[in-house]
Amino acid sequence: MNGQQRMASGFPEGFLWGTATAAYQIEGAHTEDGKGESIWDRFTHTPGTIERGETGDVAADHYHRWQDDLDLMSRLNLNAYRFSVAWPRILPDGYGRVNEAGLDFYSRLVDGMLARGIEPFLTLYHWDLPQALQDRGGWANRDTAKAFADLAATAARRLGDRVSHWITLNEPGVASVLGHVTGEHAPGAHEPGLILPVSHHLLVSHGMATQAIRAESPRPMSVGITLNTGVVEPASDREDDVVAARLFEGVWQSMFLEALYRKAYPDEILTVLQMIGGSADVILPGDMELIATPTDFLGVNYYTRMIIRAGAGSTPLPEIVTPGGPLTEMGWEVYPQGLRDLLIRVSATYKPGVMYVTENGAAYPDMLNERGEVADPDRLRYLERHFLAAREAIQAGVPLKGYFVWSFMDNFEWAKGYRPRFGVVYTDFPTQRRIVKESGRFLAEIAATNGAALGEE
Ligand code: IFM
Repeated sequence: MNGQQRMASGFPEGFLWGTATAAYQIEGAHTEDGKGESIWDRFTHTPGTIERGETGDVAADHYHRWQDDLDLMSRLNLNAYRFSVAWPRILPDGYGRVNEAGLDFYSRLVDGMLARGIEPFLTLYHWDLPQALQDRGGWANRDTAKAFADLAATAARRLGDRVSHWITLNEPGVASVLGHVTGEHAPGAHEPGLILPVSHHLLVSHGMATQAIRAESPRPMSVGITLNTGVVEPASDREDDVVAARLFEGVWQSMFLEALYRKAYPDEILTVLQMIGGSADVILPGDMELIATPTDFLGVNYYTRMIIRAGAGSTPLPEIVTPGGPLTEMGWEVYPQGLRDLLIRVSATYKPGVMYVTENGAAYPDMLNERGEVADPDRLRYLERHFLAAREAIQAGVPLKGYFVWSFMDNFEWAKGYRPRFGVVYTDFPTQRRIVKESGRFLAEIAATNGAALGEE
């Protein structure tokens, strides 16, 4: 790439282009080398929880194929990779006893990235809580936050000499709501009263882990958190829809942003969470300062716009309306301008020093054709339009320093099993063969030119 391309691309020099994955969704090897049971191991083995009864027992077998996977990332010109560690692979009981074989795996993985010029972004929690901790109340129990600090310290001591970018939590809002209210995710609870204690303890755990990483790392680290963010709009200007959208947005994302950057939960959200059974007694003196421990960056995961209307019934939960526009296989609207608007709004409101798009991508029903190729023009166009939106945000002054496409390869999409394919690399699950999709070749070109290969909208 020449200097002119660097200037022309609209992305700053040194911009990171990567993909993102999560341990449970790709690793497999669910009982191997001393790994403990996670809530997702337990949940997927519970009949009726996952489409077609699928599990992450084998997933994309990345635990055994990681070297080939890193080689492929390198061939796609990617200079960063966001991955997560499986907590019970490192601490099988949740805290205390360390499984050295588990830590060794991540140590080799990190070395493999660095050897290929790929910057590791390590996520400590992408939802696979040790079952041993769930048995003691999971995130509703404050002790889980202390155990998480133990994981952070253990990982930082061993990997902090080589990993410079740490993400404490992935999408705490999803872990809270889908795991404890809708029951769609592990641990599968249906208790709205848990939103407050679970969300609060997740945030406390983030503060504790941030401090633990800094205390244990042998050199200065970049530490941040990844939030689920999207554009939330009311289905109509009727008062109940407007309130429903505001509450949804609050519980889904702004209570996290407000706590992290302004040391307080919005009053309205706190009141509603108490009305539905949460006790504010979980908020101890000093907690809000702990949660707001300064971080170095904010990661945003952006997929779609959510249109909300007031639900029916005596304790109505807000409902997501399916919009009419083009949808991905998840039923999510393709809404790229939302990424630009979100980046600009969050940057202006909370002023994080650095931002990353830590996930963005789309599921489509990909097919391997008779030539052994996967044409995925919809995903390619989805990515292109979102890259353009990110470029506009940068031009508007957003300190965006990197972009991670979800996902590197097709993997286990939680309650939906293996049907939704999010990868830019196709996983042929029966053989575990990887086939680069058309969108993967596109991403490789964007990464090689630092975005100069992008056209105009
Ligand atoms: O697969 C998930 C990921 O684990 C978290 N963010 C959204 C992705 C797509 O649903």
